[in-house]
Amino acid sequence: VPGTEAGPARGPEGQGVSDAEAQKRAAGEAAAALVENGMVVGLGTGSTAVWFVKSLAARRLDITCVATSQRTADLGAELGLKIAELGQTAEIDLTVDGADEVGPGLSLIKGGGGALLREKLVWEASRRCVVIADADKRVQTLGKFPLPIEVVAFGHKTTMLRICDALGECDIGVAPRLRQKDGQPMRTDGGNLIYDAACGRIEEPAALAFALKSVTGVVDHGLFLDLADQALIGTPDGVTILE
Ligand code: ABF
Repeated sequence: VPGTEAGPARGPEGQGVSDAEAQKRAAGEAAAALVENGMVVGLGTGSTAVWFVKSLAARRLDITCVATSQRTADLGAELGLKIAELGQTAEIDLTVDGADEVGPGLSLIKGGGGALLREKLVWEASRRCVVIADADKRVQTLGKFPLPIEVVAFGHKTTMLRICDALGECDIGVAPRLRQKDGQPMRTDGGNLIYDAACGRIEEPAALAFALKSVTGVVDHGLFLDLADQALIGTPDGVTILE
């Protein structure tokens, strides 16, 4: 990864990358350097992933891409990348995507951008997954960022009540809030709804993940556990690699 062999990457004008956007750009560009001709590449969603997609497209490689959201697919196509549907390509060699929190063991909270289901489907179909983020995304314990939980629209209010029971079983006593957009319930690319649970601290992510997936009506959640192989974190001193 450029700039890490001989120490930190440098931002524009050779300066350290101090602000979040510059850190996102540095991480995205470092990840784009990992891609080789002939690869099938998963394209993430969010502002950090936009830096990755733009840097990757500029390399004009002979690759095929699978997007984790319609907006990423649109951006990739606009930039000249070949976009294929998930399942219509050979195995995905590498997926690069952002995150809302990067915790111990590369445990992640994702879904702030509303794309968690397609993201998780693409990640689980990938040989290798690299998460890119700015330094502020790193946390000692997951949970400060509200956990996105994707649910089917039918009977979602009763599903939310069952989610409350599942959260309670994990000693998390909060009621999730229905995500709104322009005054209406936000719909995901798949037509589902998202509830955000401000857990505060998630002491047992695996237990919570299991409890949530056991709730009828829950499609998936933003806990990405044992899925990231590496993280590229933009910092004031350049891009740090976490394995
Ligand atoms: C996406 O990246 C989402 O899962 C996550 O919410 C988002 C992070 O957004 P950003 O890169 O804009 O901070 O994959």
